Amino acid sequence: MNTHDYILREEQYGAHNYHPLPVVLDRGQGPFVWDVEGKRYFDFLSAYSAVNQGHCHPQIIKALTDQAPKLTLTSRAFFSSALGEYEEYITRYFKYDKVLPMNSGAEADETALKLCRKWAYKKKGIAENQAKIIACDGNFHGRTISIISMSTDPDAKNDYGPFTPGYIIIPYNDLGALETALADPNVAGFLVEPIQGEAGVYVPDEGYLKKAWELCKKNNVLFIADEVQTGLARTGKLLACDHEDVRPDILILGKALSGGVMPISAVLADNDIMLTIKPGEHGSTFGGNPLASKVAIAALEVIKNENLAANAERLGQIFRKEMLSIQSDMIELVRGKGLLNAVVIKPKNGKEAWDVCLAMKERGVIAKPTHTHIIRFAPPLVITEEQVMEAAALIREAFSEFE
Ligand code: IF1
Repeated sequence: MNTHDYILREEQYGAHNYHPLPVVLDRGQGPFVWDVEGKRYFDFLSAYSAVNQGHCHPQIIKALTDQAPKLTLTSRAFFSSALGEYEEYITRYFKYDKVLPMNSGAEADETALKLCRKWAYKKKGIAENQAKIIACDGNFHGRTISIISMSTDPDAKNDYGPFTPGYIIIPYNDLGALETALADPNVAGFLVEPIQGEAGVYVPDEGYLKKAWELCKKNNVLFIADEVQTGLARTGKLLACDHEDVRPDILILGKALSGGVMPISAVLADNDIMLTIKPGEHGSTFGGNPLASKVAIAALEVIKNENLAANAERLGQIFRKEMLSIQSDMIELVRGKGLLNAVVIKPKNGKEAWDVCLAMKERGVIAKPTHTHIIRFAPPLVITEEQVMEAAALIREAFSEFE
């Protein structure tokens, strides 16, 4: 079978809810992936930042293969020898009292929404069913019905109604709008991505998160950070909120919490918030399973041991400088933080971001456009300076094709 055959098979038997780049991956190691024809690529998507530690990191894979033959799943009907170890590890790592383990990012976001509402009724004293949560225009928090109910992206939302009520949508990076929305006494939480990923790696003004956090404090509203994509060293700090010394009341993690090995997500909060949810009031069959517990510990260890945050910060500066030096009138803007970057594309002779991604693919760098005119560049954080320079040269060549 060749690339074409694999693609046809997926098209025939799989739902058509994606439009992938025409490359069929078969193997990965560190910042590289190989297709079924054996061609090597720099992975500049990293599964949307889920493989920050690089593909098939030996230490994370070892945690998986050590635990897999021993015990994989108990459900939460029983205790396990691995879960407590993980809970202690992750809460100390991020300095919160408690963790609530889930699987996908969307589930963790749902958990945060439920936790916020529970807190609203049990602690803040909001009247039954009146709690509201503020979210931002252009947000991406996942695909469940309650989450897309706060989406402003028609692709994510159209024809999926009726929607869950209880949201106030305000513009991102707009403190005035936040202040106005917070005046409503039924507001319980403000859910925000420290950098909007899907919106196109939209970095808010310096000070936005800090000021937003202060406004939340002033109004007794929970500051809830979705760090599913921005967290875990991606932006040059362990958390993107760390850039502004903001400590979220509720912290949502996912993706790289497993180094891309399996779906592992988590919600962290202190006791006064987390303990408002009582036994039986929330959960998941797989959340916090022994396999995930061991994998997540290893994934977090790798982030610290290999100084991935510092690497992302340093190489991010180099990467953006390289992109800015490319002489192409298709490049309108380069932005990002750490190794979460975007290049905004100005179409030329009918050629768009998609065509640039195809040209890069031919040269051995894979990335994906978002919103037709933005290319996201987010390699695994284990990439070296030499590899960044090699990939940047290939990207430069791809752009030169359109001159
Ligand atoms: C897809 C986007 C990225 C997320 C944040 C929660 C979730 C995500 C900030 C949900 C998920 C994904 C999902 C993936 C594509 C991807 C994505 F382009 F769609 F927006 F990364 F930018 N919070 N992001 O970014 O996590 O339930 O998927 O584990 O194909 O939907 P999940």
